Amino acid sequence: MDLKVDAKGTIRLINPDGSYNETTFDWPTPVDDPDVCHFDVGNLAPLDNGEITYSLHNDGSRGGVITSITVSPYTEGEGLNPEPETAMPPTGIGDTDLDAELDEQLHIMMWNETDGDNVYNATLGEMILLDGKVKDVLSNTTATECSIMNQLDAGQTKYVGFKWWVQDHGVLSNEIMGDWVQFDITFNMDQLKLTAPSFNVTEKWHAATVEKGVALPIIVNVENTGDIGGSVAVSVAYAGAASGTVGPVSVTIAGHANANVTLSWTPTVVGSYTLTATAGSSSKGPQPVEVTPRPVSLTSPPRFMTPVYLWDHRNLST
Ligand SMILES: [Ca+2]
Ligand SMILES: [Ca+2]
Ligand SMILES: [Ca+2]
Ligand SMILES: [Ca+2]
Repeated sequence: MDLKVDAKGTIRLINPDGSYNETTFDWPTPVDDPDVCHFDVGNLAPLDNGEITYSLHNDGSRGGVITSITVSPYTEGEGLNPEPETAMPPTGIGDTDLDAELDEQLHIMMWNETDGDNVYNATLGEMILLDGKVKDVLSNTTATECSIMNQLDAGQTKYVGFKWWVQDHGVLSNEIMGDWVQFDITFNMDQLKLTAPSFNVTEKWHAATVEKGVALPIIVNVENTGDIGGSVAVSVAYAGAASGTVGPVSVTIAGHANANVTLSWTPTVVGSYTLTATAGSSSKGPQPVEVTPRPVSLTSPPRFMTPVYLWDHRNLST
């Protein structure tokens, strides 16, 4: 499967006076690992925030399904520990242990982005995959799986939205100075499972009687219940006073589609018959049919014999 993921977005670093510095980025698909995106933030301050749109592109020739998004165990570090962090007011006893605090103050949100605006829209059915502080929604020992089930046809692109922000905890936020958090996001695509062609046949035609010597259309409906199109041989067998088979005719039907197939049978013997339609290995029937004598129309007036009398004129003349 050829899933390529790129990421573009914005980072906003908030200044003490409330203004902010905004940086945009548009990272192409990583060459070495085209479905893994690395998330890495550090040196953040309260209210810093950012957003990322992950574009998921099926670069293969077969349909796929984004089945899950795997977030690796996160790693964290204290990074720099300047004096405001290690001697936080009001106690003067600061953050000096090895357990960084950014994971407790960094909020992340990820959702199935359907309209591409990178705004979570509940009314569009966009589904939240992660929402909470890193420490609460991810683990630093095991991976986190988000189920998504998003069909991605060959050549198609879909999106996953992502936002992050540092919550404001006032003066205690000094404890995140220099701290960093990292994790990898892996997008998992499986090949779309397609079922092979499978045919059902249904008698569409039904006539109680037909006439001897007259061609009879036999119409059957053949349905392909598989995902993939295919061809199938359709035939009708008849049993009765005379027996035989008409067809087969080959018909090609797309996946999840049906078609009417017409065959023609000319009964030659008067009697009662049953017809059985078959498409591939599926059959439907028997369907009874009565063959009646064909009426004979008279093409000339009836001829009547005229008696002929022979007279012996000799007798009459005596
Ligand atoms: Ca630190
Ligand atoms: Ca921590
Ligand atoms: Ca949206
Ligand atoms: Ca810290």
